[in-house]
Amino acid sequence: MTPFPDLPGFLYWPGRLEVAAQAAMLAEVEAATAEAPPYRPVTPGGRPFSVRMTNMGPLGWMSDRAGYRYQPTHPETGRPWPPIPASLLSLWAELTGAPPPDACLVNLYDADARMGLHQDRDEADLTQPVVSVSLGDTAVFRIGPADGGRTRTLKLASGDVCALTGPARLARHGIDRILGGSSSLIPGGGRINLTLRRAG
Ligand SMILES: O=C(O)CCC(=O)C(=O)O
Ligand SMILES: [Mn+2]
Repeated sequence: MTPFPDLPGFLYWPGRLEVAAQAAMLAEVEAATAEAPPYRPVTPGGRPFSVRMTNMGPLGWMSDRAGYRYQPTHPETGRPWPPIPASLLSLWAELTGAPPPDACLVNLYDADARMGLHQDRDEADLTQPVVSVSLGDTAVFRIGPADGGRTRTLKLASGDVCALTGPARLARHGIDRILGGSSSLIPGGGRINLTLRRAG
């Protein structure tokens, strides 16, 4: 569905993953994070993110003093990122019909974490979609047009999927806050966001 008629191309599938599929995806992400441990990136200006991150796929998004970029290896272990699970590749194919993603950023939010308004624009081809899966605690997601118009919020709950496509591909978006304790999916609480992209 298109929740905001003035943001065509911002697509939202509430409850796209049922609870069993969420639990299976969480187990796959946990296997990946055991291999590629989440770390806390810093902005190019040196400020730590409140979100911890890791990646799956041939390329992983990262940020440090040298800037934002995609790279094929984990910055701390030096090893390649683990593969993107098949469940996520088929979800992308079903929802977008686009050629497969080569990057899946894993964002881990505790109850105090947030993400400032930004655009996803580090990818080679900015006409390819971005697909985002939410697991665990509900997030207050903020989105507005690329050119700086009004922003508005949408609650993203566990199992919800959304996408930035077409005219919304460069929409500004971020996470205002996490509603701690709103889901029991992740032991100990928190939220995991999986952002699939074609980076290269
Ligand atoms: O956590 C989210 O839902 C958004 C993540 C995001 O926008 C990003 O990683 O670029
Ligand atoms: Mn983003």
